[in-house]
Amino acid sequence: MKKYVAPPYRIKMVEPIRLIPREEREIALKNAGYNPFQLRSEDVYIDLLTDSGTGAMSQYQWAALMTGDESYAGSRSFYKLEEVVKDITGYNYVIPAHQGRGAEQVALPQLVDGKEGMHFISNMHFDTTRAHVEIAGARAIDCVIEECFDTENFHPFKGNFDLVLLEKLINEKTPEKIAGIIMTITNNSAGGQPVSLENLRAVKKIADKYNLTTIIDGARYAENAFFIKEREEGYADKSIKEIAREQFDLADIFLMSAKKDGLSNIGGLIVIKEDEELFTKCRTFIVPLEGFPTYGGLAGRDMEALSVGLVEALDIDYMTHRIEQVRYLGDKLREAGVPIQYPVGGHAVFVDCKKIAPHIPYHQFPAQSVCNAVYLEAGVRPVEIGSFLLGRDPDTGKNIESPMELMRLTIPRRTYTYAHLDVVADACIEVYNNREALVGVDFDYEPQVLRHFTAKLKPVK
Ligand code: P61
Repeated sequence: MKKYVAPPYRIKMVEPIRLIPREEREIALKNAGYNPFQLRSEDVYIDLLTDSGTGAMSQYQWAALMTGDESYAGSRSFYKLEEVVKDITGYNYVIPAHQGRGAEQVALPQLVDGKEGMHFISNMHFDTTRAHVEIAGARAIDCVIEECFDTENFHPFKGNFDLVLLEKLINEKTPEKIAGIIMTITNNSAGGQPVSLENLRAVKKIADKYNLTTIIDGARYAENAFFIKEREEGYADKSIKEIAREQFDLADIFLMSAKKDGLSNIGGLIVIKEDEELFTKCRTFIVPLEGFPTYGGLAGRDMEALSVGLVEALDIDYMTHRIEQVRYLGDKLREAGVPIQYPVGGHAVFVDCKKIAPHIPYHQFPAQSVCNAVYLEAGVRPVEIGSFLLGRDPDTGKNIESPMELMRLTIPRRTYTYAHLDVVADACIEVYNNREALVGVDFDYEPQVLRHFTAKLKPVK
């Protein structure tokens, strides 16, 4: 039987976009210091910088906005959100935050607890998580499976932990010096790659053996659950919600940037299974850092939209289309010979720029150069996930060489059509066909923390 996979929605409101002429794009990119983060969005035609807070809300979310209770304390909208989050996670304690990093800045220092020489181990820390680990005085260690770095070959769960390495690291650093194990689902930095339940279970077993806390960094936990449904034996007939619950059962804490699988433009969550003491500490520190514990930096209306979005993201029709759309772009690029992280992950297509521009060394940021070329080609704004984003070693100050140099084409949820993705594919293919002409970039200005957001670059002569 033929499968029909058109979007499970139709468009009721439009936001005009336009492609400015090539000469104007050249000026815009130069003024932006060859850093797409510094472009004005009006100079961008198709914006694939991020899927974070950039999606379209449903009519039900917009309607819910109008019912927001803006009380400073005890907002009705908070209690609604709390109920939804408890129902999805099965956890006891819910604290809202303004976004993912707001949740991180409150929760991670509590786990470090002022101790010296602490570490977090993750399959892969995303950059804000790494930054907050370091700000809390700890160090972030990644321990993903080797297969993740081989972009060409299929592996169903490229986000998995390397279990042997995990246990080795715990013993090497000693369990007392591990502040927690962070399960990033899906694994953003490696391509939105999923982690299997089998792997999460094994991580939990190791954590229990050494009495360690497990934390889910679950910005895209529902996308992860979808891949488990699709690829892991025994889960085909389970709902995304049921699988998500199995994921949550394996952790003690859930930190969420709700701007992704919360289908909202803003929002974050700290959710704690049963540790009342940790909850009390987080509730204490949320006040000076984010806001009163029943709003945590969100307006009442934001909490309303999030309560609805969290439920919509678990819908199978929504999620099937979401993943299909990302795959569609990936397939087009692969067919044209453009090297990508394969299989395609949940939220983006990651193009392997080490293969496209082997003539550009890591400290001249090959993927950044490809991103800039794609912008010049068709006004498409991708983002670099490579050595530019990774930054410097906090101890030595040296540029860290990223194991992968990736250009991320991040697909906002329910926002672009297949026709937009065709333009993106054509632009990338054109840049790929002219790849010898690409040149590296170097710093004009480099900020101290999360440098890729505000750095200014210049092409290397
Ligand atoms: C993204 F260019 N992600 O992927 P916040 N955990 C995880 C994330 O993916 C994440 C956060 C925590 C973004 C936004 C972003 O250099 C960048 O709500 C797995 O963004 O605070 C965010 O959540 C933090 C884009 C972040 C970047 C940093 O596009």
